[in-house]
Amino acid sequence: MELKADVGDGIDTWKEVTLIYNAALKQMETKMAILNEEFQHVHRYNPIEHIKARMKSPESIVKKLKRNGYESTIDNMVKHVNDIAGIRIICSFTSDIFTIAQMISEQQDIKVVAVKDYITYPKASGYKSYHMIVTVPVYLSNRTVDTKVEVQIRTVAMDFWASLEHKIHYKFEGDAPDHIKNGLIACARMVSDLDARMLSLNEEIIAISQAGEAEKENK
Ligand code: 0O2
Repeated sequence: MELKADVGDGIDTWKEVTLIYNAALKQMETKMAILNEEFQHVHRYNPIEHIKARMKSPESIVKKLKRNGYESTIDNMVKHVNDIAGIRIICSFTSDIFTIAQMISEQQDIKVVAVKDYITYPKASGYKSYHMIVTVPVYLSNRTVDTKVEVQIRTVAMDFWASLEHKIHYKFEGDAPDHIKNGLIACARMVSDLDARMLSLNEEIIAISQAGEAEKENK
């Protein structure tokens, strides 16, 4: 891998990139853990099932820069690659996705740079996920660097589907046979149906428990 050093938003070397984006990921993970605990305290349930955080590999960064016609420089990485740091938040129900997105956008030090709502508008392939590009401040000894993090929020079922689709996409280099593409579209419909049914069941359970609690209070 060849990375030319030039000045990119005060981030000058690959070592600095690693340090700063790793710090941004840690910040986001901590923020999410705190929000989840607070949500548990107030609403008595966790909207977040689990979180995966990853740094994009240098090879994938260079590939992405090349694909988009940019030279492999630190400056170009910082400016044009939005997912050097990525966090994936997996939740149980579709409604949790929007709750989590709202909680993130209400954090005072987080700036939402872009949103792609593939939940309301799924891709033709069947892909569903809520994507946000945010910046989070990383406080160094002598400066603060607002650092981009890609946040993907999806349900367990959507994540299961996306993992298999991703594997198939790579296996066939983006050109899977039609019967496989159609199979995936059919599975995506089942995933949407499953998510809708699970949400409706959960809402029913909540309503029953709330009615039970109200009855107890009235006795
Ligand atoms: P990889 O190899 O997974 O990292 P941007 O990142 O904003 O410059 P893009 O593609 O316009 O580029 O953004 P988008 O649509 O928000 O997609 C960002 C990431 O979401 C992708 O990163 C994938 O990880 C994931 N993604 C998007 N579409 C699909 C899809 O149809 N199927 C699956 N399985 N994942 C998807 P990369 O860098 O494209 O790929």
